[in-house]
Amino acid sequence: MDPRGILKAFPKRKKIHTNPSSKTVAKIPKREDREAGEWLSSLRVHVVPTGIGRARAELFEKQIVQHGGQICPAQAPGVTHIVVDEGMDCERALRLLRLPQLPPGAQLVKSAWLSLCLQERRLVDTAGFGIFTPKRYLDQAQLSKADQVSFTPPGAGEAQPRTALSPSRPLTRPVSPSWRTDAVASIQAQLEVMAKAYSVQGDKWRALGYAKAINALKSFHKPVSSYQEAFGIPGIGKRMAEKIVEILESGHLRKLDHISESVPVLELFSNIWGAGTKTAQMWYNQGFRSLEDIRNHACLTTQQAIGLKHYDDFLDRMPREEAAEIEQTVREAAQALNPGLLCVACGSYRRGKATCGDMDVLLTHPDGHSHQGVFSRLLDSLRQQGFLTDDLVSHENGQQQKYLGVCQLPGPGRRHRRLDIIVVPYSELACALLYFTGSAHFNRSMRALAKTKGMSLSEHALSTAVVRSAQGLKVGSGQVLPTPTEKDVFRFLGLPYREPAERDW
Ligand code: DCP
Ligand code: MG
Ligand code: MN
Repeated sequence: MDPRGILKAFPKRKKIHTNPSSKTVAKIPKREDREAGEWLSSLRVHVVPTGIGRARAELFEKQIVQHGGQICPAQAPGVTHIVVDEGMDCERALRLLRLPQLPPGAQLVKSAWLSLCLQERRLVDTAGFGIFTPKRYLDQAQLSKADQVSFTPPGAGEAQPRTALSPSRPLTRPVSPSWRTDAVASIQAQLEVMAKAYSVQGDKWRALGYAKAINALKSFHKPVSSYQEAFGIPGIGKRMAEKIVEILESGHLRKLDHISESVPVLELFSNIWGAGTKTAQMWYNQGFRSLEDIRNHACLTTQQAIGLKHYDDFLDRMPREEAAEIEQTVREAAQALNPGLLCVACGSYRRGKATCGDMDVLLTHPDGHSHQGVFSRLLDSLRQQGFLTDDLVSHENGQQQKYLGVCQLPGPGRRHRRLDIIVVPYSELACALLYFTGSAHFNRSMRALAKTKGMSLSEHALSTAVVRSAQGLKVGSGQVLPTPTEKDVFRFLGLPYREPAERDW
């Protein structure tokens, strides 16, 4: 493969040292260090995803680790940098982190600093990127330059088309395999921004198209390097392949420049639990632009009010260890009611994820009937011990019951976390487990596949399909297939079994 194909993705950034006396460069690590890829080894970083966006934050974390740095909680001893969004002020950051003050030795820095380090492939001085830096003018100058480095196009007024490997922009970067990884990360990050933009605008099909492409690229065996290669990947069509190549060649997807200015606001609003894209759009049309506007002027449902109250907590994914503590609390309360109850932590936790958006607990009883009556007694017990703090939804679905709510583990500094509980009859265990383990994408594929095989899959059962007349009327009801375990569901569908960890799509 022509390595220039990849190199073109990273046009030389303009030099940022406008002021020769500026101390932008603190330390230039030894050449060997840089080549060994360990040039961030002195860093212990915590990235606050609020505002930066989960996808970009994870990308940062991956790159820090890749170059020898460490990721740690903000409270960890020896943390050197806490990276926050550009718009973050110190107070909000500390509130998000649940810290009374900045940990000793830690610096609060803007994400542009990290972008710059990664772009320059060296440790850049934080002067100008610190949240407390008083040197206003110099800071602004450095900041605006630094802004150009993170997934934004080089100089807007340039005469050369961005795709040209122009001699006026000599390629001085070292050729190394990590460039390809960086290019792929850049493609993913840009496609993710597009997916998010479509999603918050309510265009779920286009959003899904981008999400599928991102996933296809992730599972492709090598970093994609050409149009032909991209087009050949299942899940990537002609137009998506063109976009991928545009990013490979120019480093930037021009479509990103035309995302509506409403998108960040719609994203802000639709991140309120209970507010969908329609509500977000309505609030936008009513002239609201901030959470303050919503808090003061919008008409909120009970759920949205809870969502707003816990806005930052709900956006923060918890470490799986904390999710396990939540499951344990639920299990202990359930087994105090009946020691024979079976309790399974599902969702992203069961899929083995390092962080979880919430905890999804499934409860059943092997005797087939003792699960009855447990639901409300369990919730009462959890409420009584102060574990449940807010209720969002509670409903019955056939013989299953589902609770969506908010909990908080005891002790200081604990955040409010989302908790979902389902209680199901033992006869529906396998399909309920399959459903509640997800992922949602995986469930969608499984259900679609079942349909093509003349079956129908739900959280209750796998059935032979309902027979419908040409007018769509139900003629014969489907027959429930015996599926004592998840493996049986895969078998009936003619699929090799997949462990939970392999069920992201
Ligand atoms: N689910 C689904 N379709 C949806 C939502 C959920 O099939 N629209 C199923 C699959 C999910 C499971 O329910 O895996 C739990 O839903 P969550 O929203 O809790 O999703 P996850 O646990 O997978 O991810 P997260 O870590 O964000 O909670
Ligand atoms: Mg979950
Ligand atoms: Mn859930």
